[in-house]
Amino acid sequence: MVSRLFRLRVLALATLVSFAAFIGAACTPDHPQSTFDSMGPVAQRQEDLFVLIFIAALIVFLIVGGFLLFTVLKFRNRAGTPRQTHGNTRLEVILTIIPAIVLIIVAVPTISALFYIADPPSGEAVMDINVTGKQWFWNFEYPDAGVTTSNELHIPVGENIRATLRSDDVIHSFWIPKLAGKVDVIPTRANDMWFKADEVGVYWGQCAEFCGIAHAHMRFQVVVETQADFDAWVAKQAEPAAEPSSELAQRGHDLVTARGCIGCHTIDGIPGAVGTIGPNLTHVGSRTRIASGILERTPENVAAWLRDPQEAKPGNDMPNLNLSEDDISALVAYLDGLK
Ligand code: HEC
Ligand SMILES: [Cu+2]
Repeated sequence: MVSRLFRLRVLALATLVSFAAFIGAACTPDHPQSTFDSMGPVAQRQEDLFVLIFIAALIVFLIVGGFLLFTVLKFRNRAGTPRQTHGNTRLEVILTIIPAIVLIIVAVPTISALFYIADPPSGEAVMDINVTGKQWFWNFEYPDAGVTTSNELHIPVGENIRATLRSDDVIHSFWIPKLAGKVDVIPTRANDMWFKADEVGVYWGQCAEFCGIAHAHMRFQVVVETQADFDAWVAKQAEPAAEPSSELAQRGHDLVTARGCIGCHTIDGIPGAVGTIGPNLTHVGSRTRIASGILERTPENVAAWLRDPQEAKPGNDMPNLNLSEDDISALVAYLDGLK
């Protein structure tokens, strides 16, 4: 008969194994936000450091755990109380030296990595970007080009980027897992970070500090492109909003002012459209996603957003404006033309 204890042990083991498998699944490198697939030197340095410390910790764990297990089994109470021992100078010296060596192995690369990620390599070109965290989306300003956009960060491949991080409201945290670790975005002060992308592609980022109800929906995309594509993008972003190209879009254009969208949104070229409560819409039609990354920018999704912004992203700061279906179609046509 299988004992109750045996069954309990099997159950405990099964739980442990499935838990480990569950945790292990989080480390899959092809996940869009995996830190085990670094695509730039800053993230690579951080990943290397993680791996080193993990291995050091694993070795310590195996040795200590092994000794513990050995001692528990060998000296377990078979007959009477085992003999107590006190003081063993050789053992104590060894047990002081070994941790000191382990700490040096961990400390030297840690300190060197800290210096490395603090500033871009001196003597190399750096592009500055100002990042502003807002509840619950991101603004990106390119001070040299005089361009501001929201939620979609474009950078040229292979160029050092220095991001100056500020917050308009609460504490956020700026994180592009494949390019660089988290840095807090704090009201009343500016934090710096740098990163570089080695390959063209689209990388996901997200806010990594709980910042209110829509925190989990505060994502963004980093579009890494060739210098030529980046230059073309910047030139386009610097232009004012496109004129409406159809009668329907023209109606949408007029509604943007009539329905008060401009109080919260900036649209360069429309008088008075300087709102900063919501994302900059000047070139919203050139972006692939809306609502800080959570929805693809399809006409259906933009319409659904305008119908009820709270449905897609509960708690966000755009109210339901009770727009008619006619007005929604006109606005979708207009916004789609803002390339
Ligand atoms: C009270 C302020 C406010 C008003 C008025 C307002 N919006 Fe918004 N809007 C926001 C905020 C805030 C967001 C960002 C929501 C988020 O992602 O957290 C937003 C997001 C959007 C987006 C998604 C943009 C992107 O890049 O993610 C669109 C499109 C949009 N608004 C269109 C409109 C239109 C059209 C109107 C007028 C009919 C309008 N909004 C009126 C505050 C406002
Ligand atoms: Cu946030």
